Amino acid sequence: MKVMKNKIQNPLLTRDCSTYQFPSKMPFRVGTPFRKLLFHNNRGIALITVILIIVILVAVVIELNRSSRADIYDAANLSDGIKLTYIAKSGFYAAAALLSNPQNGYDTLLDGWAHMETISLQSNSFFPEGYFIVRVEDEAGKIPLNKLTNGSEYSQILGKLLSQPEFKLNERQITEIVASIEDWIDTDEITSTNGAESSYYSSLTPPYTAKNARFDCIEELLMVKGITKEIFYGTKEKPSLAQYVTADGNGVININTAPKMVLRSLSDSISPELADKIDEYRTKESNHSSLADKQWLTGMEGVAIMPEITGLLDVKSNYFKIISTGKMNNMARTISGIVQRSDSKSVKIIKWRQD
Ligand SMILES: [Ca+2]
Repeated sequence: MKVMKNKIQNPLLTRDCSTYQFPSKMPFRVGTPFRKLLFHNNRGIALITVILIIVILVAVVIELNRSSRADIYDAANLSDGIKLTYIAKSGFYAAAALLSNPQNGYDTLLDGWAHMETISLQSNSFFPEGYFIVRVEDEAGKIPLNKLTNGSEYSQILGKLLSQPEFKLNERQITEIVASIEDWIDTDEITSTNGAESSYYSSLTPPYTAKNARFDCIEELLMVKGITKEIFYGTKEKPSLAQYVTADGNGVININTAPKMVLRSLSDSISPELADKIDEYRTKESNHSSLADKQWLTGMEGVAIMPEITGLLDVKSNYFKIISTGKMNNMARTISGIVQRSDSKSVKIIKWRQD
C-alpha cells in the first residue's frame, strides 16, 4: 500500500489544530526573570504564598506594561477585548512563573501550580476592572495518544479507560476507537481490525484522508472513527475523554498527578474506591516526601500493576496545560496553551490559542 505523506493534506484536518499557534509566538517570555523573583521552599506557608502572589503579579504587571506599551500608544482607549486578553495573559504568566520554580525533582498535586485558585481569587485587586481564573493541568498525568501502537501498553491503558462504566461504551466501540487511533498515527494505509484508514475517511462527506502522523492536538480525535463529540467533550452524564488524553509529553504517566480515572486504567486492581484512597494519600501533606519515588503506589496494599505498565510510570512531569480566562463586565476571553519545562527549569510555550 502507498504510504501517505507525513502531513495534514485536507483542509478539514487542519480545522481544529489550526486554532493553535505552534511556534512560541506569545509576545512574552517566561523563564529566568520570573524564577529569580520567586522564593524557594514556600510550599504550604501562607505568608510566603501571599508574598509570592504579590511578587508574581507585580512582575506580571511590569511585563504586561512592557509588552502592551505599543498597543497603548496605538490606541488611546484600549478596547475591552484587548484588556481581557492581557488579563488572561497575566494569569497565564502567573501559572508559568510558578511552573518555572519547582521545589524539587518531582511533581505532585501538593505543588503551587496545582492550587492556582489562590492567585485567581487575588487577581481582581491587581486590575482596575476584571480578574482572571487560571488553572494548570499536568499533561504527564494523561494518556499519551502518540504512543499508541498495536498491542502497546498505552493502547491497553486507553482501552481500560474507555471500559470504565462512566463512559457507557460497549466492547465493539472501545476496540474501534483504540484501533482507529493507532491507524490514524501509523504511517501505513493498512486497516487494522476495527480500525480505519483513508479508505474509510474518503467515503465520508466531506472526504479526507487518515493523517498517518502523530497528533498535533487532541482535538484531532474528532476526526478519528468512533469518536463522537459526545465522547470527546462528554455530557452531563458522561465524562469527557479530552481531559484524560494528551498529544504532548514524553510518554511517562505521572502517578502523583494522574486523574483518578487514569489511575483506574492502569490496572484492574484499582477500583474506584481504591483510586479514592490513592488520591487521598497523594494529596496529604505529610506524605509529600514519599511521592518522590513511584513505589509509593506500586507498594500500596491492593495495588497490583503489571511490570510493563509500571515501567511507564513516573513522578515527574515536563508538559503542562495552562488555561487562563480573563473576565470583565460579563465578558470572558480564554488563553490556553501547553508549556514544556526543561531540566534547566525554563518554561517554553510550545502551543497556545485564544478562544
Ligand atoms: Ca495509518
